[in-house]
Amino acid sequence: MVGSVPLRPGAVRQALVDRLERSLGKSLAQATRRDIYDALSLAVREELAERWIATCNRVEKARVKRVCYLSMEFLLGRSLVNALSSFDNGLIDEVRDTLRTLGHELEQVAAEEEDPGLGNGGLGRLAACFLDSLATLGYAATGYGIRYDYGIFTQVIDPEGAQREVASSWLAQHNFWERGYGGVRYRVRFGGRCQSMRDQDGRIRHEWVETQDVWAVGYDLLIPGNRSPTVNHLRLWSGRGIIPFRIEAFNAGNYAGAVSEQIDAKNLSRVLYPDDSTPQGKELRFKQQYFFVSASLQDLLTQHLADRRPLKELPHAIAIQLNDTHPAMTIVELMHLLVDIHGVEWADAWQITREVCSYTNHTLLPEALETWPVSLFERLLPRHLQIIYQINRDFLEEVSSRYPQDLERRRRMSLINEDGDRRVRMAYLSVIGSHRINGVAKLHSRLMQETIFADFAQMWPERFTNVTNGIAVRRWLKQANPGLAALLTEKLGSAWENDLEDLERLKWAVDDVEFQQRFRAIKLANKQRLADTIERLLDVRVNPEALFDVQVKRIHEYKRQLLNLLYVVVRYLRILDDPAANLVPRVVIIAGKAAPGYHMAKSIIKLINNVAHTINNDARIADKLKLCFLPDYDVSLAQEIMPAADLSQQISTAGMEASGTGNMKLSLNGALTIGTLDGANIEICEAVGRDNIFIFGMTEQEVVARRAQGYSPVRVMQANSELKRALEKIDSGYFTPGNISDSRVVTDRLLSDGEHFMVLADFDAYAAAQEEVDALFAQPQEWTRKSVLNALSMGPFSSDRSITEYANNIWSIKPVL
Ligand code: 26V
Repeated sequence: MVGSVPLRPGAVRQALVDRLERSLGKSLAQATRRDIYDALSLAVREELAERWIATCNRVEKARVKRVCYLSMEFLLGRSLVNALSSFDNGLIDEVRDTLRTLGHELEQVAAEEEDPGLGNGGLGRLAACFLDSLATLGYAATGYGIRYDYGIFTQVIDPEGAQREVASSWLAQHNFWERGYGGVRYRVRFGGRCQSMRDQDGRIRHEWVETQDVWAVGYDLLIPGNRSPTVNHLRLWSGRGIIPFRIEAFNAGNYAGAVSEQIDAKNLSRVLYPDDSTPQGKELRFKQQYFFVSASLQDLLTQHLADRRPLKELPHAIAIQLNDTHPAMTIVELMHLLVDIHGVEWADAWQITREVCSYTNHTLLPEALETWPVSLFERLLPRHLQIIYQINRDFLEEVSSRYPQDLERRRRMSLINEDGDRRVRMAYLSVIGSHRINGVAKLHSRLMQETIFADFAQMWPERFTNVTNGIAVRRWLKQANPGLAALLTEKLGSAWENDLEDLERLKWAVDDVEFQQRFRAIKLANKQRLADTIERLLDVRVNPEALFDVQVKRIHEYKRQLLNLLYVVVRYLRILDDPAANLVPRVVIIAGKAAPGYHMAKSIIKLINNVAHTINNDARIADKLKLCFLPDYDVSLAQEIMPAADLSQQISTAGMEASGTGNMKLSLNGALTIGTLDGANIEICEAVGRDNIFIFGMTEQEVVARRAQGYSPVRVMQANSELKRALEKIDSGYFTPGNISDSRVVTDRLLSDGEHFMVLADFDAYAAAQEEVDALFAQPQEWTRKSVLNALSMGPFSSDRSITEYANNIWSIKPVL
């Protein structure tokens, strides 16, 4: 058979026709947009596969240490443009031109791809940015996760303004970006019981027997590095029954029973759990965690042994990163595999485990800290419970010898919470089993050591560290904002793509009038595109010259979308008071999903939509104010919003947002930040300078002090007549004439004594900062100067910098290149 035409410069059209005809059986004349997408994807995938094989060979030969990033979530976004733009031969331009001659735009062809939403928010997107950086920097790295059939739900807004969740399968159409043919599979066991016996040497051996087993089948997604020969992979596990079909049951007329085992197994990877306000106690999620951890560890041990390396060398071959506590069972499963299956001594196994593993914490919110009932372990992972008890005994002995007679400390630090139903504390397990524990921004890492892990940080201060989050420059600038990317490359060459600090060299341009004009024109074109999207989605026309004020993130009380909304209502009432006043016109854009079980978050969405409906249909307001809630926020929509924003709202209650990464994406695209001193905002402020950011509100320490005093929102409201009027307007049902209680649940919460997120407490400061925003926006040249400065100062927030820190300080790995 003749080989296929490779996708190389000069041969794009032939390569396309070749895939269309020979793989899809279509002529160019018959080809739909979807066919073009399919053909192009096939051709691109072949290029990646070649580079992937070469990478595997290099890694094997060089015997470099590999990092395994274990995460329940990866929010990759679409693959086609990401892959095309990673080639350093200018191929993407020829593809764009060729598609045009065929009557197609690349962006529209690319939009044929379902955005695989295999994550909830920041934690999942961070994992994707990290995979991008690992490949770009030439590190040998494998991501491990779950191949959910259904990722995060599709958010639909019903006519009343409420969120409805619709199941969304990213696999409805054939997915060319994954390879999985059952070649890689491992047995994962559940249930059963433990028995112990002595072997010939008189050692006690533990056996786990009479288990119910499933297959974990691996599917690989290729992860290209930008302008790099490295292509890594993300291995996602899917559940399959060991006996897919019971013919005896079928023959006896029991049709459901014939396939029940297969269905149970497939359910393991059926659906992503939405980040819930009360995550505890979901048995299926517990099983998902063990399922993907066990398969991943079996996979990496199999490879290690296939390389003929002894197990005691594991810490030189592999680094495992735990993305939050979701894969915390890694620590127990690795002990189980080393001790029970491979016969390693307990003490040696423990040393190996701790040297291999490290753990990233992503939240201090107490309700998000995972614990699992001991009873669940007893029933589903009895051997693992024994191992946890043994780890805990050894650990508490260490505590006792360090702090004799301190029984209270032992109780506090135990892996088992003995209050109420006994539960295993997964965060403590992660800390005890790791050689490094990091937070995701300086403030968060400090608070982590002072609060939830204080006892542990006191015992092992050297294990705690910070790695501030970062973002993949490729997706968030090169692909999302091609206009700005082209301008930067024209001035600097393309080195910034893989070295964001290089943007510093352009700092002279902040005062250059011609550069400012071009920067502003690019922003305006991006805003025009988003305005078109807004009209398509909401049937609302917005003025692209207005200030685009953006808050996009999961809906949560701590992120304080309500602070934003209150100020929108204040502005609305001001315009009604004085329709002739000369105000800066604004388009306030909010997007984000609420956890289906988080009722307050859903009420917030509904109220936003109802306020939006009122304002946007009030002829007196015209272009002065628009409020737009964009449904179904995902990576693809984010790529449209980021480049079009003027203002970035990062207004969480200080101390509560671990880092934030949207703050970095927006600033990189030239938005100015209005924000609290929280998470990475603090470091962004240091990078751009205090004069180029709108900082307001209580510090973390002031939040703590105010709470201790006893916070009374009613008193705050009484002191500000505009705030009072806005709250009364909402409370009166003005925005929700059909149902007054839709508004009341929200106002009641805001005014409830000691309201935990202290929304009203920051209102005055917030409104004052917003007034400064207006004043600056009225001076376009000054605004643009600061906007340029923001974009050019984002060097430290590249995920390449984060990954370099992990590589040097936590994993001790070197690039393969
Ligand atoms: C919790 C749960 C509970 C059970 C159901 C599924 C689920 C999924 C996720 C979570 C916790 C998510 C924590 C998280 O996303 N943290 C965010 O991490 C970002 C990356 O470090 C950081 O920028 C954000 O500030 C932080 O909120």
